[in-house]
Parts: sequence; C-alpha cells; structure tokens
Amino acid sequence: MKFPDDFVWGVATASYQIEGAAFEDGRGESIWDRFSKTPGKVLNGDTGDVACNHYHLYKEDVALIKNLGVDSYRFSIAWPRILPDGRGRVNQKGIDFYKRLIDELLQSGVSPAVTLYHWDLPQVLEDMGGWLSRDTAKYFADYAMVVFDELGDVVTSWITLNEPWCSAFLGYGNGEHAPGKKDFAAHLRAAHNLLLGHGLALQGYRQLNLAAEIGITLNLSPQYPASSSPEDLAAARKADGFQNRWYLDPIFKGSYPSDMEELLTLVDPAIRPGDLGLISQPNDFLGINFYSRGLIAADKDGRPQGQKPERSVTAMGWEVYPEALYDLLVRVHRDYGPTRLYITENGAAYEDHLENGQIKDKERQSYLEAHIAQCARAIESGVPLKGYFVWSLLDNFEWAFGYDRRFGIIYVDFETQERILKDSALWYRSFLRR
Ligand code: IFM
Repeated sequence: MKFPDDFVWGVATASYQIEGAAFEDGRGESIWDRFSKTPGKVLNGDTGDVACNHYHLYKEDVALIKNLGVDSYRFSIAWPRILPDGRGRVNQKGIDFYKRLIDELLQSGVSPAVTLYHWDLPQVLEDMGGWLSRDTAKYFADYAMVVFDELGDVVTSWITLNEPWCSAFLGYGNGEHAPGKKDFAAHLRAAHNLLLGHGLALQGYRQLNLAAEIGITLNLSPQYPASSSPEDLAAARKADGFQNRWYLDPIFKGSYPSDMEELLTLVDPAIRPGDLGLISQPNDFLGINFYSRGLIAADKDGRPQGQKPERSVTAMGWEVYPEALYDLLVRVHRDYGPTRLYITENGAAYEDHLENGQIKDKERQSYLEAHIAQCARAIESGVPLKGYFVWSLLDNFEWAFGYDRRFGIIYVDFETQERILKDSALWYRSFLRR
C-alpha cells in the first residue's frame, strides 16, 4: 500500500457520543438529551449523560491519540455548550472547554479537524421547529460564526455538517433518531434547510479569510442493482438518488437530481431563489463517511428494496464490502470533481471480548486494513484522496443503539471509564509507524 507523505491519518468522535457532562458548565439541553430520555427510543434506556466522560478525561484521551501516532483528530462541537439557548447568549465555559482540548492537541502535535454539527441541536430550537424551520439554518450560521471567531486561529480543518441525510431522514423522516419525527415529505424540507445552513456558514466563513480548509461530510453508500434487469437497475438508481445524489447534486451542481420527480415536488416549496447558489459555493473538500453498500432490487411497484447481504456483516448488520469504497471514490471524483476528498469516518462495530486485559478484535482490524487498501487503490487511480479517519477513537454512545454497539479501536469500560487499546488500535499504531 502506498500513500503520499502528506496523507492525513486520523481518528474521529462526536460530542454527544463521548463528552458526557451533559448538565455541566452551562451546557443547554440538546435534542439527543430529550430523545434519549424518552422511553423506548434508545436501547436499554442509555443516554449520553456520562458517555466516555471525555469532558473531564480529555487530557488522557489526547494522550491516547498522541500515542496512536495519528496526524489529526476529528471531533465535534456541541452547539448547546456554546449557545445554551441555541442563539444569542454565548457560554464562555463551553468555548473554554474546546480551547483547552485544542491546546492539548496542538501541544501533542495533533491537528484539530472540527465538525460544527454532529446532530446535537439545541432543544429550544427544536421547540421552534428545528430543521423544519428555515430560521434554524440562519441560527446555525450565527453559531458557526461564533465558533469561527473564537477558534478560527487554531483549527486546521472545518466540517460544517456531519451526514445531513441522517439528521434529515432518521430525525424527521422515520423517527429513529432525535427529534423522532416521522414525516417523509417534511424530512426533505429538513434536508434543504440543513444544506442551506451549510451554505450560509460557508458564506460567513469566506468573509473571514481564515487559512483553514472547510468542507462538508456526507454518508455515502453505492447502491448496486441485484440483477441486470431494467427494473432492478432503475430501482438502484432511485436508491442512489435518495441516499447519495440528493446531497451531492445540490452541493456540487447547484440543483437537485432531475430524475427524482416524486421527491422534487415535495421539496420545491422549501426552495427560495438563491438557495442553491449558496449551497453550491465552492468548498475546499468533501468528507465521506463510508461503512457499507446497498444491494437493491425492485418490488412489484418498482420501488427500491434492500436485499440480503451477500457477504459477512458487522454487529450493525452492515455488509462488509470494501470494493464499494473504491467504486464510490472513483465515481464521486468522476461525477463531481471535488478539489480534495477525505474519508472522515470508516470503521466497524463488532462484539468485543475482554480477556486477560486484551481485546483481540481481528474482524475490526481486517475491516480497517481492507478499506485502507481500497483507499490506496483509489489514489493510484488518480482520486485526490488526502486523508482517512477511523471511526471511532473510543467505544461510545451509538445513538439509538446506546452503548450496545462498539465502534472504538479503544475499548471503554463504561463502569470505570478505563480505556484499553484493542488489537485494532495496536495494529493501526504499528501500521502508521511503518
Ligand atoms: O456513530 C456514527 C456516527 O455518529 C456517524 N456516522 C456513523 C457512525 C456509526 O453508526
């Protein structure tokens, strides 16, 4: 495997999934606080109240990051820690936490890659309509400006949104995530307002003339037809439109996919003149979170139906199919031509067994090795892939699955908060040394 010398190797996390300290130092309530405390929404009634207690253990965690030998650490900022009311009053203690964290990283020679929105919307804004309201896009840009102002001189890389498909569809479409709304048509409005928020934040950022790069992260997944029948081909194309092009097209082409008529009529009322221009302003990079592929057949009405995986699956039930990452990278480069690409998340949940102080997570290690190999292949084919971040540094709060699914390369004992490097972490460290 060959990688350029300046290739960025990293690990990633997100605020609600690791920080804990949910009620400390003036942090406001987020939609995930409310949702996780709603009976039946999260497995075992787990919440992010304590999570990995990273808010207090950040020094130890940065030492672990340094010890892995990565170049960069991707984490997210909790909007309700900065603006407990979603807008207006700034909570200095929240800003100070991220300043301390970034100082610690910089002193350790690790560059901070910061996501502004990884799903923890202030609950007060949800009460005013959340992402179904256009105002939230503006409040997001205002919040971003506060953060740029405070941390703009020390951050290396900015990501506006993490996986808007999840915020929109899982949050407002099928209700599996906070805020738990179930309205298919409405979720497309949420998606549009999220993208608008990205556009407004990007516009504000450009006026500051800061040096750091800025982009957006999408969760993309190639959708392969289950057969070569015209019906399956058309269904796979639809699934691709829904999952991938609905976000890629507005960001890189300034329009929603023209072949998705049924969705276009639903989103139309939300679009105002100028919106798509804002959304498609040039960004510096596209972040891709990649986990698996889709295998799609048409049902009797031609609708896309996911098929049973052909290969082994992870604890999430997601098929392990590394070649899809190569196909995806080549296709995104060819069809959209982003200046730079990063894999901002890639990793796997497996059941881990702690034996004699060790976790022999061979499957996770093979997953990572196989996907990194596909990255090398893509670079060889001319894809401007500039970095790769493992999801995740630590076992953490896996949203609706609570603490039941472990993605970390570092094991967390949630009773004692002890961290133990899994074999996959030891492998990643020696791979990076080599
Ligand atoms: O844990 C999540 C992360 O927050 C966003 N991307 C997918 C991961 C695994 O489900």
